[in-house]
Amino acid sequence: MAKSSFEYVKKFELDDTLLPNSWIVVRLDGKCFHKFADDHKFSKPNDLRALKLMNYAAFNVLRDFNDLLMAFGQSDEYSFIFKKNTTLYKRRAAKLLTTINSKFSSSYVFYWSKFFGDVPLRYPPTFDGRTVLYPSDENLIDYMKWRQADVHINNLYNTTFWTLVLKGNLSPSQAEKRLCGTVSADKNEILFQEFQINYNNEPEIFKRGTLLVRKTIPNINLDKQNNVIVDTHDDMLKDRFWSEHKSLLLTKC
Ligand code: DGT
Ligand code: MG
Ligand code: MG
Ligand code: MG
Ligand code: MG
Repeated sequence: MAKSSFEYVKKFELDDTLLPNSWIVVRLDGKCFHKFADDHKFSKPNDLRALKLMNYAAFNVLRDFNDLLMAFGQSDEYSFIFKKNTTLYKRRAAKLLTTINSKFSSSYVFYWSKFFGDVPLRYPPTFDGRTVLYPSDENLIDYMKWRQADVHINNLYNTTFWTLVLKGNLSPSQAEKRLCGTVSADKNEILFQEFQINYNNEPEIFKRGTLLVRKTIPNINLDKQNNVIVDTHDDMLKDRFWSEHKSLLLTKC
C-alpha cells in the first residue's frame, strides 16, 4: 500500500527498549502528597485508609499485568517488579511505565470512596513514575531492602515527632529540635519512657510497608489451583526472608 508523504515523521520516535535479562522496576510516587494529605485530612503520621487505598490500587495493577511478580508500597509510593525475562510491550520503557501509572492512578480515584467513604476527593491526584533496571538478583534485593529501610527510618521519626506534638504538646519546631541528632535508640526511648509506647507494637503495615505477592493455593473442591495476590508485611531486611522466599525471584514462563 502506498505510504502518505507524512509517514516519515514516524522515524522521529526513539527506541526505548529496555535491556534484556535485567529486572525492571517501575516506581510511582504521589506528587505533592504532603499537600494532598493535608487537603484530605489524612491522620498523622499514618492514615490507614490512605495506605489501604494505595494497596488496593496496586492490587488492581497486579491483577491486570500478569508479568508483574510483586509490588512494594509505603507512604505515597509503590514499586512494581516485572519478571526478569518479560517481553511485555517488547520491554518498551514508556509503554510499561505509562500503562502501570495510568492503571494505578485511575484505580486510586475509582476506589477512593471504598476506603474514604463520604470524604470527598477534592481534586485529581497526580503520580510521577520512573523505570529502573537492576542487572542482578542482589541488586534487586538491595532495592527492596532500600525501600523498606526507608519506611523504618521515616516511620520511627514520624511516629516520635507526632507523638511529641499530639501527646507531648510540643510545637512542630520544638519537636524537630528535640529529635535533631537523635538515633533510632533515642527515639525508641522517648516513645517508651515518656509515652509508654513500645515501637515494636506499632502495626506492621506502618513499620514495614506492604509487599504484594502472588500465591498459589490448592483448591480442594475444584481439584485445581487458585492464584491469588496477598499482602504481607514481612521483614525483607533480614537475609532469611530471601532464603525462605527464593521462589519470589524465580522467573516463571
Ligand atoms: P513529591 O513526591 O516530591 O511531589 O512531594 P511529596 O509531598 O509527595 O513528598 P514525598 O513523596 O517525599 O513524601 C510523601 C508525603 O506524603 C509526606 O510528606 C507525607 C504524605 N503522606 C503519605 N502518607 C501519609 C499518611 O498516611 N498520613 C499523612 N498525614 N501524610 C502522608
Ligand atoms: Mg518524590
Ligand atoms: Mg510524593
Ligand atoms: Mg514519597
Ligand atoms: Mg492505541
